[in-house]
Amino acid sequence: MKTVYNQHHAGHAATHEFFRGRLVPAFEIPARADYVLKAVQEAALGEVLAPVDHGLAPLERVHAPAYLRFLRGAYAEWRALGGEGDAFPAVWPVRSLRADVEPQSFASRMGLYSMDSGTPLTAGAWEAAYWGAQATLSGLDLALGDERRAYVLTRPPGHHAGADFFGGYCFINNAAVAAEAARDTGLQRVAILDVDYHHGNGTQAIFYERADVFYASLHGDPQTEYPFFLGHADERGAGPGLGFNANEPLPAGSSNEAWFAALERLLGQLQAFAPELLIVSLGVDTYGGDPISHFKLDRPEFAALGERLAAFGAPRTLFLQEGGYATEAIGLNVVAVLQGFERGLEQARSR
Ligand code: SP5
Ligand code: ZN
Repeated sequence: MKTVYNQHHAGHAATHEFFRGRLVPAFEIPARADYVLKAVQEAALGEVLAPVDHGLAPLERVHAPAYLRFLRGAYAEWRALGGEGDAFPAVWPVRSLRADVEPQSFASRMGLYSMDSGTPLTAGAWEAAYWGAQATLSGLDLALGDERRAYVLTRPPGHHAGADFFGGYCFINNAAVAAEAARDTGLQRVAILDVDYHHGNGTQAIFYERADVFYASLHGDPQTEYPFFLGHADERGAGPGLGFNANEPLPAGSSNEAWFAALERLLGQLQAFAPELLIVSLGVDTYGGDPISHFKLDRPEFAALGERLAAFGAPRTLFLQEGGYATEAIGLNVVAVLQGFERGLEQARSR
């Protein structure tokens, strides 16, 4: 399997994030991608390619132009105000406040276009997120071509970012950009399977009323786990999209047996949907050693996940890197999934 590597990720280097009112060392750091690249190369998974620039248009198919404009210029605005280091939002337009008027002040627009204070807006955030989306589109080209599969090694992650907000370490929703671009090439049915520990609230919201992109996620129960305000089992889509969204929230601490049982329930629904492309939001923060998450997967389970996804038999599969914060382990965990997938493909071929 080929990898598209976003080499611009390193410019997005937060030192701290807010947690319980204090600044703690950031979890979503450049070393994450360094470890994955090393593991991909040591495992000889396949060629590692640089992204091809597809421009802004495919990002504008998913994100509000005003949001993208803000994001591109936000760090410069912050510096011009005398801001030093990373920028954080501090005020949000909740329920009875108006979100339909874009205020002038920088602080208010930071809040308008974000969902939490745990996502540092760094000097390199826009470049990293822009090239992450380009890497995603380049991976999609491979998956839609003769390769039929690809892995996009990128950060920041994407699945919490909504049409007009950042959060959960995410700025551009790569899975949504890929799904939309795939639809634009003429594919009729695209499935997104999100196996990150956290519910992908951004991806779900973007496709909630659509029947052409099925979003399925298994994740820590939002009653206790981030992103808290979306990801419940009763969210099944709306309007024409009713029945094309599926959530399997599991209590923190759930067993691997429970996790794989939930995976089977989702794959059953996706099988009936018969997607022409399967996009996997591949977070490996489901790992037992993850510092911010509470599932228990380990290397054998990651390999089994990869094999199971190969057996699923989608005509084309695109793996996108999302979370995973046990920095030194995430490379091996990701490679276990991808090698499991390759092994599964070979087994299917020899049958
Ligand atoms: C893409 C992704 O995985 N985003 C996750 C965002 C989680 N943000 C909340 C992090 C809370 C950190 N908790 C620290 C616990 C330290 N013991
Ligand atoms: Zn996550």
